[in-house]
Amino acid sequence: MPTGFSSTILRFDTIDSTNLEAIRQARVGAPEGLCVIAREQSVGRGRLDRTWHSPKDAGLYFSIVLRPKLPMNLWPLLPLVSALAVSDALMKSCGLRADIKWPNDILANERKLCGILAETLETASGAAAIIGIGINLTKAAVPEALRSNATSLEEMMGHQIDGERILTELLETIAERYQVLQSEGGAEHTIREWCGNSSYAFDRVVRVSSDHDSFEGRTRGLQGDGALRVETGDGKLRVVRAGDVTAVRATTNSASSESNL
Ligand code: BT5
Repeated sequence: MPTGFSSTILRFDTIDSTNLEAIRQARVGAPEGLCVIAREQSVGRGRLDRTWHSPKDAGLYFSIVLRPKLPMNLWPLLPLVSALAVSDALMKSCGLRADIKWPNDILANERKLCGILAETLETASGAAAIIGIGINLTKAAVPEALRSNATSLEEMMGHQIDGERILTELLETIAERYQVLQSEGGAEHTIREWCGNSSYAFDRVVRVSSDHDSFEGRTRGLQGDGALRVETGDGKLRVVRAGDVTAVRATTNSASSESNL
């Protein structure tokens, strides 16, 4: 554990959102490392006010408070580090090799297995980041309407997986990756690792969509702050800092397989 990392875990049967609770805790001075876990969320949240489906005991619903000692321009690397930590934890606990879709979705067989919501806030004891992680454990975690685009560990592994096992690994892998990020050369290392663990880093044909824009192009790696570089058909390089990325073609064949969550 990094020095000063709290080992406190607050456990709830039901909560609105573990991220909201972590924000409340951070506001009243929670130290970094404090975790919030719930068996179900009534208002599980995704990015941009979207919903994260969080039925009871069907997923791991987890948030952690961080107080990074990093320049603000490197804070966008926190969700990338978190995605790497989830990927490490899935490999260690289940032997599952997952993919990372920019910026921080965890995919298995091109379907979403885990989502990450990173939020920042000012508190009396300084700026804090809340990293919320939702991992689908059982098939019940995935709503009917999302079955073609989302999956669970149960579906991937063919049997139920103990969420506590994943949690134990995750607490370690987050602490490790976070410590590396904050060490000398940590940002560059994190970018290299992310690129090495994501099929989306290079040469992937994607559609990028945001509120006011939508375009297609080929991925060309990451900027130093984690933004995605995408080369459009006219040879221009666009730098994407926010928005949704969807694969237009799978890397392994040329069949069109657009997928969106
Ligand atoms: C995310 O947003 O993927 C971030 C999800 C973070 C959830 C965790 S759970 C613990 C913590 N507490 C919270 O309240 N949140 C965090 P985004 O990229 O915007 O994706 C949201 C979209 O994913 C939704 O609009 C649905 O299309 C889809 N979705 C919803 N529930 C899902 C599920 N259980 N599995 C897969 N996809 C889901």
